[in-house]
Amino acid sequence: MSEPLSSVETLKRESRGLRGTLRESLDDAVTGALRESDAQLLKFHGSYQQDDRDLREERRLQKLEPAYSFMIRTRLPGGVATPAQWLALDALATRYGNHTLRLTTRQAFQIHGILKQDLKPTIAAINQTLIDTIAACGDVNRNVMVSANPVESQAHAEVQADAIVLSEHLLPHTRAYHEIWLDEQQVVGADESEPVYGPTYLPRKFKTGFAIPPINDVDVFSQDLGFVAILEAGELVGYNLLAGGGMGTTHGDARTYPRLADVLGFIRKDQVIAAATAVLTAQRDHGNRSDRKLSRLKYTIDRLGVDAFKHEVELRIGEALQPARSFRFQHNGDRFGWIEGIDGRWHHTLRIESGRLRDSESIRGLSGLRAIAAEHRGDFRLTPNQNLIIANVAAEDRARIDALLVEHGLHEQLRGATFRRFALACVSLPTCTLAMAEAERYLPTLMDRVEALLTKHGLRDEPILLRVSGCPNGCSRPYLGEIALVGKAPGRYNLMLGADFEGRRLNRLHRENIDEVAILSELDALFARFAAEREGDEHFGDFVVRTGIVRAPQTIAAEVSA
Ligand code: SRM
Ligand code: SF4
Repeated sequence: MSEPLSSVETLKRESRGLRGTLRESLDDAVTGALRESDAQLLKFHGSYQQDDRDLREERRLQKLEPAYSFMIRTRLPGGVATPAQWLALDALATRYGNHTLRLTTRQAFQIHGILKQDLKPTIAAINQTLIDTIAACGDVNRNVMVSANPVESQAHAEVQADAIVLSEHLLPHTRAYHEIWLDEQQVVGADESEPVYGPTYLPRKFKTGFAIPPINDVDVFSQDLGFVAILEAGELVGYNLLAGGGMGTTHGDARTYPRLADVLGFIRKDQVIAAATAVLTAQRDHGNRSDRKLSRLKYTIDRLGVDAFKHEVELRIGEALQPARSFRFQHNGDRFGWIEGIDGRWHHTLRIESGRLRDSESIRGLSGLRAIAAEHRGDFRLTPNQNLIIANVAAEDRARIDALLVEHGLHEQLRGATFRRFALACVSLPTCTLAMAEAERYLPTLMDRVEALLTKHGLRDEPILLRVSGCPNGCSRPYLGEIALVGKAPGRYNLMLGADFEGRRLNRLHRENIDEVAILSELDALFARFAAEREGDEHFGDFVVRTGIVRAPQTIAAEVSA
């Protein structure tokens, strides 16, 4: 590519294995911030520099620097954590963070509000729990997602194991993390070359997810790299390999768009590492390193063409992909309440609104989970929908967990209209530096108002996917919402409609840059039509497409041939 490289490319190349001047920046007591270049590099270590946007203007007027703090994100393949790990993260969020724990849409933990001087002790303490934050952010493979289904079958355990092996395989090799945060001594002359990534890592972030049909909770078509488990007679035989999904867009830049992954073919179970490495290195070598807006794998595939990209992947694997096997998804949500696993152990999926655990008057989420973790003998699983599974519970322990849930008000989260349990909102204000409108903080009010409309039209029990993002980056995967709000400016959103209920069809822009009054008035009219004109059990997203309210969006053709 002849265009000049983006500045981030130079930064990566000159960073001495992602070390930069992070140590000096951390030691500088004059400011609560890092040097700009170090703030970029920090992402590769699993943390983002932020400032409290609610206070920004006031501090500017007082001629104070912004109220800087840091968000830390864990790497947690498949979202599995032990009770001891839970307790440790909770303690850190309470000691150093803003007294909340955030479960993310990629099955990880985030702790917000950490001051610069506390960054190192917090990362070191997380590491002591045998969780790390390496590559949780940055131009590398991010947290690997796995269908959060409780271990109902041997196949679930096998897929989780494959994801962990892959996550480890795709970790950067530099020892920068260990030196900066864990005080490991630098070994002079040690070989720190990056066999998978090379010296400038990837052109952009790279995301991987494993889905186990019939549940598409990981929204596998939104991942750069997707694996759809193929089971025959209950045995995991391999995976369909998907590539090129992504959500992020930029308002007003038509070159950017959300895209669903293509199904490239079928691979045997023993080819996971080879296939992942092939897709990742093809992106490494062919991705756009000049314009970061166009550097995700989805654009590389569209530039090269799907067939050419597939050929490239096959060359790198060293053999042709087999034809994709048939599979079918039923939905991309979670299943709430208790479910019995094949081994007689129980799994309880809890609704956690926006994935935020805090102690409020009505719901003492943080304390409740702390009490459960103190007694729980199984594990926890963070779901891709920001919810939580209390997993592997013995039958005799169920009653005690139920009692703790009630005692802390956590059972309350399933109250109200059905759509509430599927709703997703990204973090947005006040911590997200890129937010244009509220998301997480707006969701409770929005849901109350939408519930009133649904009730008015007799649709209270309708499972409708509502997703809200504070900007077009799409961290709540809004382009896969049957109804989605994508932030444009304070109090103003693009209203998107028409995704399906399985994560196989993108929605479309319905109304641009409208305020709440207009949003609710649109929804009121649409719900009235839906109640009157729907066919059978038709989902809302399918209804708006069938009736031409929105133009039929892209559907995954290759998905179901069963
Ligand atoms: Fe995201 C950037 C939060 C999942 C697409 N995302 C951010 C940052 C770090 C803002 C920033 O760069 O300064 C946000 C931090 C907010 C905060 O205060 O915590 C942020 N993203 C999140 C989380 C916490 C949202 C949530 O509510 O759970 C999710 C953390 C996942 C994790 O554990 O790793 C999160 N982000 C996603 C997803 C969904 C997914 O991956 O399944 C997407 C869409 C999928 C995709 O990547 O295409 C997503 N985030 C983005 C983008 C747009 C990328 C693009 O291709 O254009 C950005 C901005 C960027 O990279 O430039 C972004
Ligand atoms: Fe921030 Fe935008 Fe992501 Fe929301 S969608 S967390 S506002 S980057």
